[in-house]
Amino acid sequence: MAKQSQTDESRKEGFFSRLRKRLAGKDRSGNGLGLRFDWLSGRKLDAELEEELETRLLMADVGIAATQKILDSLRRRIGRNASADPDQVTHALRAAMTDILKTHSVPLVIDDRHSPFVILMVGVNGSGKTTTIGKLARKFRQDGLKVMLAAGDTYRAAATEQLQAWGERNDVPVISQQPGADPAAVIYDAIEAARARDIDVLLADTAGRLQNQAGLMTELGKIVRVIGKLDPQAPHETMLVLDASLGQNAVSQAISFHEVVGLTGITMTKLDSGAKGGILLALAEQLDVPFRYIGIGEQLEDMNVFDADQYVSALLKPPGD
Ligand SMILES: Nc1nc2c(ncn2[C@@H]2O[C@H](COP(=O)(O)OP(=O)(O)O)[C@@H](O)[C@H]2O)c(=O)[nH]1
Ligand SMILES: [Mg+2]
Repeated sequence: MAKQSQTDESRKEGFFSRLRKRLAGKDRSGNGLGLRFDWLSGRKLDAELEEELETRLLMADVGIAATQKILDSLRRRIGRNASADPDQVTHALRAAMTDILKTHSVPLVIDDRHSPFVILMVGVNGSGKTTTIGKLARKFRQDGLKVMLAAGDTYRAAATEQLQAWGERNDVPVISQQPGADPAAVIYDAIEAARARDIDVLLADTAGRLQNQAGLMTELGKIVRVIGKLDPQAPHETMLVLDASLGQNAVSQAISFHEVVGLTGITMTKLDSGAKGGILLALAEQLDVPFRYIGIGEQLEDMNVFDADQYVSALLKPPGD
């Protein structure tokens, strides 16, 4: 047991140090991209520094509300015009950011009173839903759970094939129908099949939806209603998969999806591909939905449970520190 948790710890360390490197990648070595605060050295927390800090936070996708909150907290902790040493400022920044993220750091727990525990994956096209399902299928299997996938993206023929490939790789069954089938029916059938086979977790894929496509959003509402007939508490998790590299657009997407389906969790993908990690702070200020996982690449090991402390460290520490 001790050995296992040690392995988990070092795996987690490795993940967050890779996150740090990818957030501050080669192409964004300086100005305001990837939150690096080594330029604070020996400066006073005066109006000029505040303004500079504000610009950097906004450029890093932190958003106006969270940026104001961070600056307020900094003034409170350090005092305006006080000569702050850089360690003190970094420390105060870390505390302010962690405060914002902490309440959103709630890992997904598969409650075994539900069988299957149904996870409905939603999000716009290309956000990483199907890839995240593949990664989660593998993770849950490693945790000793019986997993099944439902091919609820019936719009694109390739989508079912993509899910089937993940199913084969992880040796988990995939329930699908012909292209064009009613996604609510596919997921309904999958829940019945999962019950018959004593499955612990059912991961249901859906087609990519733009939040301004009213019809598609209504359909998502229908999926939730239909599966609610089999189990009024299902879906037990409605997880939005968000592409972090979209910047502030990610926030408006999240708000729209939340209005339609009532999100219970968010997974942020693509923190490796040009994303400025501040977007999680912006989201945390706008939406009371926990962050479950974060993704930093296409490989299975490129996903980890969100952890506020580790995340803030990755934002604040320059790579190699
Ligand atoms: N760089 C990077 N690519 C990702 C990540 N997650 C998914 N992708 C890629 O994004 C593309 C779209 O993913 P997909 O799962 O098909 O999105 P879906 O349309 O929401 O199902 C694929 O090429 C994935 O490999 C990530 O965390 N980082
Ligand atoms: Mg997909």
